[in-house]
Amino acid sequence: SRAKAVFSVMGMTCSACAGSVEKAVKRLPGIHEAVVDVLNNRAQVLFYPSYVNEETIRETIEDVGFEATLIQ
Ligand code: 9UX
Repeated sequence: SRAKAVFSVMGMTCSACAGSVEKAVKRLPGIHEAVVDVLNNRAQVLFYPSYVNEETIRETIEDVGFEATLIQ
């Protein structure tokens, strides 16, 4: 079954930032959808917990260069 995670993502200043976060998260296995909202500093990810988890997604966002916190 599918799970949802919402992250606060700090440091994104343009839509290209959001695009790079979305692209990186979508490259992970087990991701159904990733939507990044630069105006609200949020990333919402739908994923399959058998393949990937919140911490791996969070670390992937950080690897792109932004500070990510799981908030929901
Ligand atoms: Mo361009 Mo957004 O370097 O941080 S991708 S401003």
